Amino acid sequence: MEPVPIEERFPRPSVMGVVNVTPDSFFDGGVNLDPDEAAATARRLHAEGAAIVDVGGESTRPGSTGVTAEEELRRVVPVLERLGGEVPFSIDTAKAAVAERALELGAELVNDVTALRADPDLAEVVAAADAYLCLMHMQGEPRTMQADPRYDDVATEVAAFLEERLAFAVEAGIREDRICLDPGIGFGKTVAHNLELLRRLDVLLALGRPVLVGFSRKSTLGRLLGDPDATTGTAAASVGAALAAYEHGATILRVHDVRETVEALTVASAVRVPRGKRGRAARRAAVPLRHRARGGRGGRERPDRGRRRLPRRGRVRPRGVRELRLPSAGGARRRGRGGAPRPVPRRAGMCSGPEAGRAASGRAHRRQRRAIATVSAYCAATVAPRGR
Ligand code: HH2
Repeated sequence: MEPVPIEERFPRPSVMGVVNVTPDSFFDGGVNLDPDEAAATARRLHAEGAAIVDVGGESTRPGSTGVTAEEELRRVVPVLERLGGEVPFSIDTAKAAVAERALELGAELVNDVTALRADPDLAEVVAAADAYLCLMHMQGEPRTMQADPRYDDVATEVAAFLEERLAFAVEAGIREDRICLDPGIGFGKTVAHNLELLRRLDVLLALGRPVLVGFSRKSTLGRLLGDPDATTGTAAASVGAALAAYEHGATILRVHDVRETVEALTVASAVRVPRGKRGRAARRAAVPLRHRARGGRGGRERPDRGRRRLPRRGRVRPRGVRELRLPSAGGARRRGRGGAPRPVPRRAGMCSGPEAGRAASGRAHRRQRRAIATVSAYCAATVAPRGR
């Protein structure tokens, strides 16, 4: 039977659970090395509401050097053989040989973090199987990608890359309606880059394809929580990131903590259901994600279909760091804390009249300088080369 378009197979929001059959994955390395354990994890994630489980046999953590196709096959095939027909799964690989075997064993989607750049035969394998495909952005390669990632404008550069890879995939015979796109959180990006990509996900959505986001457990989350050396983030922070991605338009959320994410998304998507005639249909369709994943009555909210045109450079908003709101000296002079106009309070020894204004302005400027110093220190910390 011909597969339906990817937006019908994975209505927004859908959850992709992660099972790494590796000794060295950044979060769950070594946990699922036994095929029975790995298959049990996959079954659990599916039962918790994952629409699909992404099985990987090679870590792409910063600094990793990769494994051979033989080793990858040795790791994943026994797991996939145990899942056949029971749990929907995707294969996280950049290798044609691994993808081909996984597709024979029932994989629905090929998740290629290199966006068809690593193996010249992969596009043909995906096209021949009429499989779903995720094209992800990565700057550099895992071994060195976090050394010093730089962009003039991260959102437009990532979108331009994905637009080019999408055209390449379609040219190679893969149907466009089988493809989703991924900004590649943590793949050659600083904390500020990762945040800006989520904030400006609309630039990627303008390509007209569903967007997958994998922020789960990545070090950016731990760093945002105050540990500049973090290599992972907490479950709660991962759920927060998944919700933020969903609110910014993501369709598929790739996560390690499926139950928590599904519960949070179920509530967030119920809140978003609009009122009115269309709202009634949408509310009827808004069954819990957990039931949907088991093939229950499914919502068919269509992803935002936009024009495939990138915004002109001139219209691009400034980069994340510059978007941080700093206290404005003028604003502080004019307003009290609550925003309402407030006279400058008089204290003993304080000047009044125009001097009072100048004193308030001086305080506001000092506050602004302190805020700038804090932001600069934060930025310096976030370009550290470790983690994703
Ligand atoms: N992240 C990882 C692996 N594959 N695929 C997509 N499409 N998007 C992602 O963000 C993504 C991905 C890294 O996470 P994980 O698989 O848990 O770690 P490792 O590569 O160390 O096995």
